[in-house]
Amino acid sequence: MLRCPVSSLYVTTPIYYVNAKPHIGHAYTTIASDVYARFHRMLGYDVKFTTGTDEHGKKIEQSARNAGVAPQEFTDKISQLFQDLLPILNISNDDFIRTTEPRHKAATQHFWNVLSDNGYIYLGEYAGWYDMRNEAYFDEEELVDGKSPFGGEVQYMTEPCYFFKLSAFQEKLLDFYEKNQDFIYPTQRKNEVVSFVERGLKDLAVSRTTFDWGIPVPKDPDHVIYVWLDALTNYMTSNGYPEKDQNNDEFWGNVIHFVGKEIVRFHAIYWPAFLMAAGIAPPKSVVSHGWWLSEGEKMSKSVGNVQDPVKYCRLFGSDALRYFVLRELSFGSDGNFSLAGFIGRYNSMLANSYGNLCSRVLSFIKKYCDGKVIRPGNTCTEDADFQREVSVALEEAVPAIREYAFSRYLEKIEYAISAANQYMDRQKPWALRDTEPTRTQDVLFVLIEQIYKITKYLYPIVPIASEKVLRQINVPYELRLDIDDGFADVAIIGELEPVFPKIETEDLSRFDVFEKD
Ligand code: ME8
Repeated sequence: MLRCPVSSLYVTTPIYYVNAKPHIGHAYTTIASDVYARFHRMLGYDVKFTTGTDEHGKKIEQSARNAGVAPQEFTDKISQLFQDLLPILNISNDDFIRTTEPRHKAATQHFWNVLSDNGYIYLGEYAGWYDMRNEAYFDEEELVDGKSPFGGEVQYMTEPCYFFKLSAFQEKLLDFYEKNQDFIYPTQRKNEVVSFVERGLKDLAVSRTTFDWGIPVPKDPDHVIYVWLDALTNYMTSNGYPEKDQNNDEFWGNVIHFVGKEIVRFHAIYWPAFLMAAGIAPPKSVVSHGWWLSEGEKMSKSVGNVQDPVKYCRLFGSDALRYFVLRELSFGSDGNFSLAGFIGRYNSMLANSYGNLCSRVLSFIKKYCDGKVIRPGNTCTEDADFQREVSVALEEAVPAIREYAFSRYLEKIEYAISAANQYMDRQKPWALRDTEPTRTQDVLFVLIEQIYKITKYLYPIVPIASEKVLRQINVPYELRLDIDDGFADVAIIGELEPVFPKIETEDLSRFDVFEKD
């Protein structure tokens, strides 16, 4: 029994900057979060899943100016591209939050007032090297070859500024990390965060006066709120803050932030410190993944190798993209996105292994068993061995996904699929059908029952294909999404539909997958 008694889970993606259209990196975090959310819904969790766009800050103000339009018009347009991507990727989010929405402005200003009333915000003056691209100040000694540690160009600036007393949270954060060993995933990132905090924390500049495109500081509108304080608050806005008390909220009690490795520091240091200062519980976990390179290089418009998720979905379907990104990259590590790698994995696993298994079993039943097989009274040792092999693989898959090891999860399922193909090859129903019709139908029932189980486990990753297979084997809709449900005693095959047709690869160059505009 895998299903839990109802328990709540809140899954978030980062909210993405709207200075350029979404690429495969953004799609990746959103897909991983979606799979985690879908899997937990199947386990019976009450899941809330949000994503959105981060729309304020100097960088975006400047991108709008470069494009010759007002910031709101600019952000409306790019935010829409991120929203349009969600159905294309088949994402099951419950909310899409934009930081330019009135509900978010109200939440952020409320949060600011709480931090200020609690004595954690004071007015001072900031002087330092400002990295405009990453909207962060640095001291002279933090610069690397005259650039910010993020690699951005810097300029020396001074401005009156509100500060957040981050320095007051060093011990509290270290104590929190110690008591909440699961707070930062993976361990390597946790170690980096802990040693960063151990070196000491300086107060953080949380307002800006050098541009207007942001949420005004309450009672001092010459200042806008620092874009990261604004952006991080989205996770509470979407959860009904401030009307809803986050400390007494079942979703807030179990919130998991999925992020890329470069923004762990903001989520694992600033964010829990802001929340502690406001008397709100920090999130349960910050789960970070590695970076995609494209055809071996960092993705960049000038190189022309920005991988466009929309093109992959149009050419090969969202299931194929969802499968590839989660299978190819071991979560937490960096990986390489290449068309050849994509097609290789698609053909070997989705088409030749899973697609072929479904098609040969289903069409055999349709053709030679009148489209119907019945649960056998007895099974033999070989059947039991095969059934056990699949069960063990699927059982081992569950902890993998709970540890965010999506690739390992898929490896386990692939093992089960290959066990099914091997069982069919060993049993050879095509050779038995004339001489041993009962044994033939028993073998096919054993196979179809295991296909049913495997398909359910595949569902969070490839929902469209899984639905198609479950529809063909007549599983009622309401039973499709419950991981524990057993299979019927009679399997009736409906209309056959192809699942994952093979991609012919003679000429890879005809696939124009790069983003161009
Ligand atoms: O950082 N590989 O937004 P952002 C893998 N607005 N993932 C990638 C990636 C790549 N090459 N490129 C981007 C921001 N990502 C802030 C977040 S949250 C309160 C504010 C993914 O548009 C990854 O999840 O720069 C990364 O963390 C995120 O996009 C950064 O998106």
